[in-house]
Amino acid sequence: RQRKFFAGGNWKMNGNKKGIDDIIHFLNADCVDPNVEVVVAPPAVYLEYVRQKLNPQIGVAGQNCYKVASGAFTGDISADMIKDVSCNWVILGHSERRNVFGESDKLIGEKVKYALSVGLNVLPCIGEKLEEREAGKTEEVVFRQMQAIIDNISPNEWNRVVIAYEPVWAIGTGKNATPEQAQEVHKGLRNWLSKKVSSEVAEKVRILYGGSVTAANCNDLAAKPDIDGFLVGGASLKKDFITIVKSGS
Ligand code: G2H
Repeated sequence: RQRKFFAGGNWKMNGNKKGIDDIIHFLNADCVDPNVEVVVAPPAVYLEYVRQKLNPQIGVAGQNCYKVASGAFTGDISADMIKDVSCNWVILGHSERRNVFGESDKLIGEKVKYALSVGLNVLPCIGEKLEEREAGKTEEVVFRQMQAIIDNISPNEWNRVVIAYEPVWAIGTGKNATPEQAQEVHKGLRNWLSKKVSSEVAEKVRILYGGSVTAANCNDLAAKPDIDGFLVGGASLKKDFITIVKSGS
């Protein structure tokens, strides 16, 4: 592989200590692989708990954070806090943040900028809705979302960015994009990045696919040249995640 395979587990708003202990057990036993970078994103209240129990070779991510260090922002957490509990990653702009909580491209860009400035690795997410795909607007939408992100990344920060392409119609629906559909968008994104940023960044940056990735479909998706890994929701709570990690090995 040209780029190190990446397997992200986005637990979303799921789990409790007992269930998390079970997940940590199979992660530590079976998901440490020199060929695959593994990062899991527990709910914020469990970040420190997971970080303390997980093999240090597995990364831990926040699922979201705000764009400043601290202040009167009830209910939110900061990138600084994620770092303070020894976690190095944050997912930003997940489609549920965009579509359930109304986050704009602009806000997501500001969050990316701030999280990078404090030293976190960031996983910005992009993806079109079903009606946008059906109207032939997939590229228009994902390029617009990407523009707001790349405007906030300095050249020396790109090595701390991993992009996730997650078509909204494939998220949690059991209807994954076909390997061909995902490959087409990933390749389009890489071409676009080579024009808008640099050919070096386009070649090096990892672009993950997310949306109903399972143990059954991961191998075919992972075989595509521009798919550098996965951001996995539902299946990351189960032992199926081991199979998904291994698909990149
Ligand atoms: C997409 C994905 C994880 P799922 O949101 O980010 O979730 O695999 O459940 O579709």
